[in-house]
Amino acid sequence: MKLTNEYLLGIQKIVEQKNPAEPEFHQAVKEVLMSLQPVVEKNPKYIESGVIERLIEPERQIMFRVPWLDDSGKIQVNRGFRIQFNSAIGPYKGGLRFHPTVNLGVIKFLGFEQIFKNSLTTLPMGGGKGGSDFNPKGKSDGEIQRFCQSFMTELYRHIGPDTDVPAGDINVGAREIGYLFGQYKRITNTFTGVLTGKGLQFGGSLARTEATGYGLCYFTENMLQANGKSFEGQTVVISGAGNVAIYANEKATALGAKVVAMCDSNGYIYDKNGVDLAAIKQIKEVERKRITEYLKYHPEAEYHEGCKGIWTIPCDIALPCATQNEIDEESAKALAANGCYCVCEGSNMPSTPGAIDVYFENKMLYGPAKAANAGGVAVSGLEMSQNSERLSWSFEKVDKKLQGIMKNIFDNCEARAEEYGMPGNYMAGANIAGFLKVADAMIAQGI
Ligand code: NDP
Ligand code: 2IT
Repeated sequence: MKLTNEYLLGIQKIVEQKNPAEPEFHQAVKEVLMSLQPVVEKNPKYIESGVIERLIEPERQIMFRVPWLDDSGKIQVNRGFRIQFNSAIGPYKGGLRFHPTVNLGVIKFLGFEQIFKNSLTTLPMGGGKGGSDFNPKGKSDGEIQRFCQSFMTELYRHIGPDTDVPAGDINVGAREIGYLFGQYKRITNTFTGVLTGKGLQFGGSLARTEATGYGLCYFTENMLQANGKSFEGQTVVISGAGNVAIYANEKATALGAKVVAMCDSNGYIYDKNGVDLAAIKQIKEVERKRITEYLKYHPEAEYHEGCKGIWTIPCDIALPCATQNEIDEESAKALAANGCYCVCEGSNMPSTPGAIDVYFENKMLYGPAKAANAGGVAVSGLEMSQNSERLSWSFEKVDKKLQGIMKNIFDNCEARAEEYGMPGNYMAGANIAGFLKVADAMIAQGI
């Protein structure tokens, strides 16, 4: 796809000029603008109302100092971020990422995507994202706790259960959410649903841990079935070995697929007999070790240094679940050449624009992240509902709602793609469907 509409090209230019050195943000905006071309051509009100100019500018951007004491008594300083991007349809909602690669542009791309993703869930959530360039690798539990407390000591004044509700993302899981919640509660003397992904003892929702990975597979299964296929008997490659990847593996396997490879940032394992998920959970969730440890459980499996090679493994379906831009054009070509016919995204923006072109050129089924991985934030929305009514729902009830939400998202993407003359282009369908609800709400509320 190409961006040719003159008005939207002007918007892209503004984004690049006003936000230099934020390539990920430029990339995320461009993908949405490309999809919106037929929308603005058909409905000039989206131009006249200036709604797109407003959408690309975050409502509020917060950057702050996070000082903390390491175990040797030395002072460390990191940078914290919270981007409150858009509150047209609900309180800001989105995860926190702790990773050394985090910078303003990364958080802005994630926050921008979150607006449309949250809109697709049909739940009342605006878009936000935050995090820090803190690197949790090799840190003790005490250091993680002190960092989280310092981070929340600034963040607390900007968030609230009806204002902005953060959650997890890369390197922010149950442990970190627990420490963040504890500090918020202590500072504000309130017990509220200000974060999601909480422990089950203090307001967390059943099935939130599984939600992104399960939701990804529900979306994928809907997309496969709409095209006369299913997970049954298919060979699957999943990148990552974290929260999303683990539960994507669990559900894909339950739906009859064989997952043959997973990775972490050091390298990938290939187990032609099917990855032993219990071993992965033990290594990653319990011991927090590297994936190379898998060979201790299964010496017959292979370990390869580096992540890129994972996309050269022959498979039917690829589920990227690690990080942004993990599949480039070359990797997409390797997937296609080896017979992969479906890529569905668990991680946010895992495919470069060149990779996406390859998917379309090869008529592969392509499930875009903001639709396919929306199950995580959807169940976060359900956690907010449960917290508001001070009740907790059964696993089955939450999972059933998740299945319904993912089917609805797929149907909506399919319908909007068709309506705007791009049948089968679920990327365009997701961007258009996500946009329409937010844009109409913004127009209704005035500037
Ligand atoms: P985790 O921290 O649990 O796991 C991340 C996994 O990806 C780890 O295996 C990690 O390896 C790997 N990884 C991270 N960065 C890189 C990198 N630069 N190169 C190669 N591998 C990398 O995070 P999640 O599973 O929660 O998140 C994974 C993706 O899913 C992210 O893109 C996130 O934004 C997205 N997502 C998450 C949701 C959620 O609910 N958690 C919801 C929707 C999307 P290592 O341990 O070596 O760093
Ligand atoms: O990217 C995402 O959607 C998330 N990391 C989950 C956000 C949330 O609020 O649950």
